[in-house]
Amino acid sequence: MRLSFPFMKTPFLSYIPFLKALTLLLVAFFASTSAFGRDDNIANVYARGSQTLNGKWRVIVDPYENGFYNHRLQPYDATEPAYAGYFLDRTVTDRTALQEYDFDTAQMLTVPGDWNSQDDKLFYYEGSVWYRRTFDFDATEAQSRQFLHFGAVNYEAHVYLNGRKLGKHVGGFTPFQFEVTDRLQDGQNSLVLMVNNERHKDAVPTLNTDWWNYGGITRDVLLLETPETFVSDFNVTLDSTGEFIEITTQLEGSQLSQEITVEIPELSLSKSVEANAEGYAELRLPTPPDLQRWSPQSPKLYEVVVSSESDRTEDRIGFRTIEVDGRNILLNGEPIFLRGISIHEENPFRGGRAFGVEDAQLLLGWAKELGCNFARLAHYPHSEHMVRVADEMGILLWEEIPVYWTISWENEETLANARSQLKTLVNRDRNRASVIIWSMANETPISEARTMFLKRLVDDTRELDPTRLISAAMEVHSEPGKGDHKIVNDPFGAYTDILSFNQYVGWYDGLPEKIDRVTWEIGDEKPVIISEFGAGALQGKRGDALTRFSEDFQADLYSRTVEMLERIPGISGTTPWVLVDFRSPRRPLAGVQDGWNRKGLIGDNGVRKQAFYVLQDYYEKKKEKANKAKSESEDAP
Ligand code: GCB
Repeated sequence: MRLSFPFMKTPFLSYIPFLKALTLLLVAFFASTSAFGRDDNIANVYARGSQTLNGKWRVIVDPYENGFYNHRLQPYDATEPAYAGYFLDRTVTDRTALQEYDFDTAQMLTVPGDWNSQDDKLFYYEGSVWYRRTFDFDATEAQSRQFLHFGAVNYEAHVYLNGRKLGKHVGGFTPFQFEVTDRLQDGQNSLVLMVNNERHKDAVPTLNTDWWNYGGITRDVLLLETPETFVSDFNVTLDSTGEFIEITTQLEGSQLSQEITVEIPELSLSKSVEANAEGYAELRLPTPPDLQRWSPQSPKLYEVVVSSESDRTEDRIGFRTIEVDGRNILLNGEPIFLRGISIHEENPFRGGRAFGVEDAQLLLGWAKELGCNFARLAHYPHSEHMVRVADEMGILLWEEIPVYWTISWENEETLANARSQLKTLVNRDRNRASVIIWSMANETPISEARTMFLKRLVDDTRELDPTRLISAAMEVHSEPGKGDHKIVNDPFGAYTDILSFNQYVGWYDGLPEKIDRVTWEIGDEKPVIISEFGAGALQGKRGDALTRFSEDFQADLYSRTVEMLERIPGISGTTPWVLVDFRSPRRPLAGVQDGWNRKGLIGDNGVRKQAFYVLQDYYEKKKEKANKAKSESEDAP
């Protein structure tokens, strides 16, 4: 038989643009990370009435993805073809029936929490795990609408409620939600997730990272409720002049033209406005003279209430300005030196991914003790609790997405994924005064495709949030034969507000004595942050200043580096690498690393190393100097 394709009469090449367009459309559709969930998350979930779904969940470890493809158990369903065949939550009652799994008798894991640190057998596991939890829902007591909220699931989640798929989410560190109003049953409900943490070349992050690939439902799971029409989003900021408080609000539901009222009771502020036909409203309030600005010294938060005729929600919000002026970063109009530290979201005492308020208090408490007014939340969005605790404690933040090392720069799906993670992060945290910097990427080798990719992220960020600063942890270069002269000239620096770079002179690049010799050439008149420097040290290991992995080596490197900082033109801060030792599969040296990156200033046992005190001392002096300069300028006539 001869097949004939009519279009074959046209030269194939002429179809290429059409095929490209089709591919892009398909990519855009499938890359949408929550294709079946909500596009934007409900703001401040913690102010909503909710039922926690944290706790013990039943799990089935499924390395061969049997649960997905076992069609014998779930007959093909034409209405949801893509989802046929998964581990249904059902109990076999007929003794003749064959079912080779049972959630009711399966092992349990705690949510939130990664699986790697809860079960030794899952320590290195990368694959699929099915989670199930049942919960009761009382329809007579409930408000009109219900939403499932997941703080984060690493990396891919397929979500099923009462046997029907709600959707899929991709990206391990950002929240996602599904409306379940019509899917809940009065009485018992069953929520099933297939979670997969395999790494992929085209994913964000990509295959290779210097941190542990913790899998699981790693942050809070909540069942939220709202009225039929409700305030789904709001943004409250001090404008760049500091003269106005600017507010935007968004309603969702069928009664969109409602009066919106915003109140800040402590300032006796209240103003109402009609939302437009799309439910959107904008307000501008003159800043009252008694407004106390948020700052690390005085992290003042105000209760802000946003209400409509049908709903009321609230948040605790701080007001401050952040801008750059030449080589300076200005907080509330005054130059600030960012005494920072980089942090991975791990709790060394419990082991594994950190997630709760106490974890945040532990990590940021250590940063405070070190004398920090700033922290870099590396290398992915940390939990919302970290950011809220930073707001309370007065720690400025740098937040970033896992665009790390060698992402697939030319892949449209990868770009869509990175853009989606960034957008979700900005939306989640744009009411947090602590957040001053959005970082686009970490140590990405220079190429045109890379720069274009990152430029797209910058454009998105400036549109989503024009009030904060943009940076990226860039790389440093030297000309051949001139290794002592360091040049920061990444073309991406043209698009950022701050020039930040990671440098490891003395550890990956020579020995610590080299630090005393290096000279710096940093392009453009912008503020400079050294976003990483450091050395590995096993807590308790002694040696001399040349013994690798000894505390003495690390302390010496810190002493020399903080002196060097003072020689860098425009230096506005630093976030040394890193607060606490963290797990990394790239660090196998037995007896020293044992699967840990040892660059922490605090060991995995919680004990501070010598270098902790070197940095603490430096920060104390920087603080004294800044206070002195401030009081002198205040005394000036
Ligand atoms: C880096 C990376 C960081 C690593 C660190 C190291 O430059 O940004 O993720 O953990 O170096 O310890 O090598």
